[in-house]
Amino acid sequence: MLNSNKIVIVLPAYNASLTLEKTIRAIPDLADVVIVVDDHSADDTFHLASNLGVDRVIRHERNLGYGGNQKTCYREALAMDADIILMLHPDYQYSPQMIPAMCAAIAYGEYDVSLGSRILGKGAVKGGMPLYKYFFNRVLTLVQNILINQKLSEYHTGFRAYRADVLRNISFESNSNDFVFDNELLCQILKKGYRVCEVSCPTRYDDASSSINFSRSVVYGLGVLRVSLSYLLDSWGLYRSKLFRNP
Ligand SMILES: Nc1nc2c(ncn2[C@@H]2O[C@H](COP(=O)(O)OP(=O)(O)O)[C@@H](O)[C@H]2O)c(=O)[nH]1
Ligand SMILES: [Mg+2]
Repeated sequence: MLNSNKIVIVLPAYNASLTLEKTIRAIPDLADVVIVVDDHSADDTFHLASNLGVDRVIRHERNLGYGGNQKTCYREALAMDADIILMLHPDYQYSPQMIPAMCAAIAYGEYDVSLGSRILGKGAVKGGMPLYKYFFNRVLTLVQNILINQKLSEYHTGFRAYRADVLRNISFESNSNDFVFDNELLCQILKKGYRVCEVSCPTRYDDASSSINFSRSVVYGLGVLRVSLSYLLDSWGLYRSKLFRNP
């Protein structure tokens, strides 16, 4: 609880057995509920999560992908009447210690969405972010800021907190099941004019952290460009993208 807000932390997990325990143990005690969704991992993520005292552990019958995993996460969190829903990756890449700062921005009414940014500050490459990822992150962010007229330091972080009502008011169920889900959701949020803040967050890429490979990063990058162009054309009234229609 924070300022009477029920806080639900969701971890979309896939082959996360090496880092799951460390991540969960580092979650500060303001979390009311912790949910792990295992996207049909090949390792023992599910049993590990079940033995860690997590409040709810769900295993997909088949692998749905990162976006599909988040859909289950948010559906469950909303069904539990969360006030704030925070997504944390189970690969210990983002610091769970920053969760209170991110939730406070929402719990005390100033913002609707809070992003943990690896790019604000100078730690990303020092923390081990591969140089090509850093480069693409900066270029895609520049292009997106121009196309959708925003001023964010990055659109690609997987450390995010949402006021639950934001997720109730966006039709995220029809978004992609792949990595571009995150980008679609953030653009939908910006389109609706929600207040978004960024909190600087350390990042760690060590051997145990999962990492999307180069070819999947390229597919993701092209998806991001498609979403940004849809945003722009929708703003100009030239193309009615279903991404930006209400539920
Ligand atoms: N559900 C699901 N999640 C995945 C898959 N591949 C990666 N992930 C998760 O997506 C998140 C981001 O991927 P990651 O490889 O860490 O990307 P990076 O941090 O940008 O290098 C991690 O928490 C992974 O566990 C997948 O095929 N399915
Ligand atoms: Mg990662």
